[in-house]
Amino acid sequence: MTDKLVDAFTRALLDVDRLAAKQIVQNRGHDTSPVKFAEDVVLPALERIGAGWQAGTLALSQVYMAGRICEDLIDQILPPEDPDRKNQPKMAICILSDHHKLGKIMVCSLLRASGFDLADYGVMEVDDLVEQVQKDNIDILLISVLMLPSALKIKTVKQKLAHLGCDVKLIVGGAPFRFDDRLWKTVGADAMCRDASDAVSVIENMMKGMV
Ligand code: B12
Repeated sequence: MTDKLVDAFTRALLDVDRLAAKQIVQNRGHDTSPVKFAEDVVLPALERIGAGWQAGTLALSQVYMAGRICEDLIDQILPPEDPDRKNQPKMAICILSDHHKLGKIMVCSLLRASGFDLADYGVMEVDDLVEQVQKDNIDILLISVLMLPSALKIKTVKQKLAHLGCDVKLIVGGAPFRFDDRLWKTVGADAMCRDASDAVSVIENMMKGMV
């Protein structure tokens, strides 16, 4: 069933048919949460399209339009903030040095909907990020990257924060970490999540170690 949905959704994205894509999202059924739909259908469809671009069968413009359509749809379906905030460490999320936004949007929205309060720094470069984290006294920093060069910059973030004496836990996610499951250790992160839903349990475990 999911395979058929992924096929249909991929087709709609490649045809730049926003209405068809929206209809698939709207017809997803009440027992499928927006986040589950995004992870089971949107993510595989975009990965498929990305692989097509890499293999030379699809144009970058198709990847671009697919990304834009998904960005709009995900914005519309993700759950709102939970007013009952959890008692928790100070947290922030950012995209480091690239412009792939969807993963960060999903993680941010899921965490807020699960009752976590976190600052959204948007797209940051290393030095600005380090300065902001120190200024805000952040305990847990979540970083999303979709390109390997951006992932490798996380090591510098970690080193600069350590140099300033900031004891910040780093949670990372995004395509490079899905491709290489040892990369998160190489860049000095404290944890890696394969998808947005992992983030809640990883943060809860980290909080246990902090008290
Ligand atoms: C859509 C897309 C684009 C769109 C982005 C649109 C947008 N507004 O976001 C556009 C067309 C703009 C684009 C541009 C480029 N792209 Co691109 N893109 C993709 C593609 C196909 C899908 C990415 C995506 O949105 N996936 C859906 C989201 C929801 O998934 P996700 O980000 O992985 O997030 C999930 C998890 O990873 C996790 N997660 C993510 N971050 C975090 C963080 C934390 C803390 C946690 C807990 C979890 C978590 O949770 C999310 C939900 O479960 C990928 C292919 C792929 N396999 O990922 C290539 C890909 C990322 N792109 C790639 C490249 C090379 C580029 C370009 C350089 C192309 C070019 N030559 O110009 C540019 C660079 C732009 C830039 N400076 O950033 C490469 C990167 C290769 C590498 N190893 O470095 C990829 C992997 C394609 C490939 N196979 O080669 N891209």
